[in-house]
Amino acid sequence: FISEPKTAAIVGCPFSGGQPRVGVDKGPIHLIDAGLVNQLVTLGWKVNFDGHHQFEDIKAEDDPPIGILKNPRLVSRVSESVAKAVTGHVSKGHLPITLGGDHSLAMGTISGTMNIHPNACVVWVDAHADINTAESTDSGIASIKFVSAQCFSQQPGCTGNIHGMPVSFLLGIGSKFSEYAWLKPLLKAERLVYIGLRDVDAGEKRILRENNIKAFSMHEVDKYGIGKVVEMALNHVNPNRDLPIHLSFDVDALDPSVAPSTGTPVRGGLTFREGHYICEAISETGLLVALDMMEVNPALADDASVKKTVAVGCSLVRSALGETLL
Ligand code: HAR
Ligand code: MN
Ligand code: MN
Ligand code: MN
Repeated sequence: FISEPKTAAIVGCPFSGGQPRVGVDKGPIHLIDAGLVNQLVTLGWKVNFDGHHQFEDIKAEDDPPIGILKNPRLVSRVSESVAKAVTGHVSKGHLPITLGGDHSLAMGTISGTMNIHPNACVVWVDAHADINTAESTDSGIASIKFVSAQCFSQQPGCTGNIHGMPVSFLLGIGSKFSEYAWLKPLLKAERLVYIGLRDVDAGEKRILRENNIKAFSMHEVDKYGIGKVVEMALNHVNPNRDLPIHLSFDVDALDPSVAPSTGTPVRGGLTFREGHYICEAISETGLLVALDMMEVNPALADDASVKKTVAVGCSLVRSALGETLL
């Protein structure tokens, strides 16, 4: 699906509106400053990068919540413009690498991929399922006062952050919002698979069950090993190994000891090698058409931790683009 000469297009997305913590908008800048473009050139790719995406600004007072959704118009317009960018790259046979930024951006990236490859499958690597709907995210909201600075995913009432919802929007489940009319439910539940889950809300567990969505949590990674898990994941979404693959990698899938600088770290995550193995195995299929590297937040944690997280983000991208150990 990728044309020769192999060309990657960096879609730098300095965006944080899908969640409450400042700093995740600086993730793409750090990944680029760490030398990602040259690293990919060294791997033999042509790399197009003409600066980070400039998003229109919608002032907070012009973007009050819709129901429970926070920053709903801003998130929608940003994702819509990301979708257009990704569609443009994919249509030329280029590989878009979207650097986040928060994971709400995946509404845009996956829509952008599926506009060109409607049969694409999605491998979502994350500690979280990001499949809340406007209904499921509101459990407990009536009883618990929301304090954004103290919003941790383990607390009920931490709700309405759209980075916890992109998958439900892509699947077309949950209530619809006119602001998101551009977003077509192109993704089918059977073309989606998760790896790395370990912090899934009760409402999300129900959604996964009811929609028969395949998910390999850290329990399955422990039980079968990452090699078998990736094989089973691909057997599910891509049985004949002939469909294009969109890999959406949330850096918090990795253990916090490996990737500490992220907004919602959850212990018990993928090791450094397990994360890279996923990228290497998907690269080996030759079917990768789009990649997201999300939720790197250089404002969280000390300098050494930031360096470590940015470096691992870069090396995961390299692995997905064909870097091998030998
Ligand atoms: N499940 C929680 C919510 O919906 C937290 C999920 C968001 N955290 C992420 N996404 N980093 O992967 O708010
Ligand atoms: Mn995520
Ligand atoms: Mn996550
Ligand atoms: Mn939650």
